[in-house]
Amino acid sequence: MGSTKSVALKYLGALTAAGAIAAAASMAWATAPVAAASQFVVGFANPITGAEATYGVSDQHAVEMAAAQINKAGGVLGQQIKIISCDTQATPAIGVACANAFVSDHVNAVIGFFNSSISIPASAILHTANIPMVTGASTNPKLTLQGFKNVFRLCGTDNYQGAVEADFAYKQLHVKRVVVLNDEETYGQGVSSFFSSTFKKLGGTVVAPQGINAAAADFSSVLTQIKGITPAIQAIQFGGFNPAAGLLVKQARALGITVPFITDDGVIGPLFYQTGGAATVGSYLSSAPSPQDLAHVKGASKSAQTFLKAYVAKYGQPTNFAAYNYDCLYVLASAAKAEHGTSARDLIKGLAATHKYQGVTGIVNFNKIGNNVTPQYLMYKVQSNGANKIFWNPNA
Ligand code: ABU
Repeated sequence: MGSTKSVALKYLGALTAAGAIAAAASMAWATAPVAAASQFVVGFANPITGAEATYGVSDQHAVEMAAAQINKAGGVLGQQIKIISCDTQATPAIGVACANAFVSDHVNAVIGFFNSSISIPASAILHTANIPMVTGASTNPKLTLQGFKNVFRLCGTDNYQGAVEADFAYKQLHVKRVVVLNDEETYGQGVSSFFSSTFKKLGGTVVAPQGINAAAADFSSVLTQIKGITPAIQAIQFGGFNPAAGLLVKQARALGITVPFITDDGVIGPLFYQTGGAATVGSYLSSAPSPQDLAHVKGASKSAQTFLKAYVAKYGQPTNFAAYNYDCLYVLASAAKAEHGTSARDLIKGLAATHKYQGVTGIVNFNKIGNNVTPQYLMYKVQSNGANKIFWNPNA
């Protein structure tokens, strides 16, 4: 299987943000280039520790599983894949240090990052170094609007995700007055603003949109303000991550706010229920299909079940981005094969030409700016046991 290199990059994740920057500057990543002629070296960067680790660990497992399978089948043009993992801790300064370290280590390509707030600045570094980058989780549209030919995105985008949420709220829940909150990060702000613009276009009213300090554990002040709004609001939309989402809905319910809570793919997963408990039950979350559901949506591959079976046997249940990250490595390998080479030029050319590639997540087609045109969003509802069940499929 693809081994995970445990040199400077691995311990980078354990440093504080300030320490990581200082280390990157002072050490200049004076490691010898890691790419041997027989290796196809892929930098993988996700949050492996911290609040978003459930996603990062699951994504890493999926990439390692893909590497093991590809290596077993002969590798990429005969080169064995080596995965270098870097823990971003969901912190932009550390993520940027990961990108700089990948450049120093002369990786062939990068899979990552998870957070849009990291992918965007990191992509500029990888663009300057001409290293191809494919993300399976960063959904903020800006990432692929920078004119960087080396940047590709296998997952969906928040303009679509926010619009699906707004459509759902207005047309399915029939709510007309919604409070929109975000965690003041790139991703949360983006998805909430796309929700708001679509909701308003549909005829709805967005009341008191505001950012909240996600690091705070107490949201009673904003929630008390929301409770006092007249006429009463009919739903809360939140763009952001856990634990803020779980705490928000828990504290809202404790204050007697019973309106639907609508949130997104930065929240879906076990931590929402773990943080918010019974208060999360009935919440609505937009997300690309989970690996468990991939086989049941339009255009998805039958191989989703094969992926799921293999993943569960080895690691347990995957989170929603795992299959996208799995496909990221396969698409990179396919690009190399199509161009008969593993140079940056070959990979970027091959990725840009990717057309009708049958991945586990569906048919992959990158458009002119590097977005995969395929991903779909569904609305999930949290069940009484904390599981997420498809509630509405706008593509059906
Ligand atoms: N798309 C889910 C959260 C990751 C991000 O885009 O920041």
